[in-house]
Amino acid sequence: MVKVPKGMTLVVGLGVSGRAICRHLQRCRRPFMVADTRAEPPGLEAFRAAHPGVEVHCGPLTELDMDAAREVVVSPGVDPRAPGLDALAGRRGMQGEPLVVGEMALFVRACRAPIAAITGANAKSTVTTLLGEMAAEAGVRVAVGGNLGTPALDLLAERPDSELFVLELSSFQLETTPCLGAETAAFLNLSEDHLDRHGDLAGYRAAKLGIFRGARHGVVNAEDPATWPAAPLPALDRFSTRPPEAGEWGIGEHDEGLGPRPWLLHGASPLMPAEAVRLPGRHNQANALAALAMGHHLGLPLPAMRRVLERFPGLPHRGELVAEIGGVRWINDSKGTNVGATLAAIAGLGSTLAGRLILLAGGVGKGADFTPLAAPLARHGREAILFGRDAERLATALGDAVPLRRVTDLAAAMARAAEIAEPGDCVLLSPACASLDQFRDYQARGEAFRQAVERRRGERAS
Ligand code: UMA
Ligand code: ADP
Repeated sequence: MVKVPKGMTLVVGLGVSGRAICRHLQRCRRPFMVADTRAEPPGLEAFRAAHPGVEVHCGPLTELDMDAAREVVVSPGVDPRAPGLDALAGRRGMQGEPLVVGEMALFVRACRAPIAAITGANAKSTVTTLLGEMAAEAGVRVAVGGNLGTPALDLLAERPDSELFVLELSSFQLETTPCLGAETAAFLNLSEDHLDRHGDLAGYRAAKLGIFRGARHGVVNAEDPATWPAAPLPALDRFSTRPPEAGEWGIGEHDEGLGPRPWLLHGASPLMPAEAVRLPGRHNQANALAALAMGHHLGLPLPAMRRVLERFPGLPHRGELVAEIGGVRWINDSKGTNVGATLAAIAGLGSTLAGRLILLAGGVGKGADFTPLAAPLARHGREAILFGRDAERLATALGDAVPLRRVTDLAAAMARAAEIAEPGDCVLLSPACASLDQFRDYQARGEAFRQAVERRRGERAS
């Protein structure tokens, strides 16, 4: 047994968050040691060089006696119920908070500016980026990060004069945050993901609802009751893609003199034509409304928010048009790593298609139920081309809803798509799965897709 010395803080995990936690503790002059469950965590040597004298334990957490620790700060990828940590459940640490906390507990203690926090199964990064851009456009000194980009604790150090922190937060980060106390907090949507960690959808939802602890204002999806808080909040806004009820944010017909057209509305007040939102598809109009509702609460002026929605082209790997070749659109939605995201992509694109959709999907399914994909594919699909570890499970779930083809990998899937695509069709990489069986991450998968499309375009041009 390795004993954590009395009064020492233990940091668990040597990834991006773990290293940010260590830097923060160092700035606070709090003594700490580090543990990682892996025998050789990546970046160990560089960490030792940067933190001489800091003890690092690699291997099972059950080899540590944490009894005397002042606090145990876990990384998001570490389950607080894992062996070694499970025994600390119910124990109290600093300021009466649980002994085992995550990075955000430290952030909340140190942060002096308002927090706008965003969670959901999908669209977190898009809404976080939109709101951050809106605040910047309105002249607010804003720092944007969290689960996306810069870890929250690094933002505090790098941008100490920030007037607002806009943070994307995952279920992993929220379940170890005792009280976030956000000025405004949004829960965008819920569908199956990360069930391997949270057990079931109820567990995943319960973790995400943590975004509302101590919040002064909430934003929820009127069409998805799973996003609604369990206890009342001081103020609550609801968004949807249907005509809004009084006070809601929604989409309905409005006539500016050119005939009725769909507009984004706040109650009866027109905000902007839906087609003026540059991001494509209804699901992105819902994302725009969520960002508008948060921005409105924060006092951001509508013209600044509109300018951002009119120009923001979207983040890479999220429904990104890579090229149109011979009348066929090739779209990279590699960030579609769960069924909810792929459903939104198929529905959002399907309704705008002249031809049919060729879906490239597969990878690590994280135990998800793929059957909801069958109906929209029956409506819009020409073929589903499946690859990766869970191709067979996908095939079983899709049944005979759409013609199926199984191939070894993404390259083979793209070759097959090129063979069968007709002008007006769309080839959509939206795998509904994580990438880790065949790629480093979803970005690498999206880059492989992009490069192959660009090669194809080059060949056609020459
Ligand atoms: N790990 C171990 N043992 C350890 C520590 C980590 O096996 O002791 C493993 C984890 O199980 C995981 C990997 O190492 O497979 C990375 O885990 P981590 O907690 O060290 O991750 P970080 O590098 O700190 O990155 C985390 C987020 N990753 C996760 O939640 C898995 C990053 O989100 C986030 O950007 C970063 O903190 C900064 O806040 C990534 C992510 O995939 C993008 N998030 C999930 C998602 O968006 O769906 C939640
Ligand atoms: P997150 O950070 O939650 O993963 P992103 O903004 O990165 O969210 O988008 C992830 C995936 O979700 C992308 O594939 C994107 O096309 C899809 N998506 C975007 N908006 C929505 C929505 N409103 N509902 C469901 N899926 C969506």
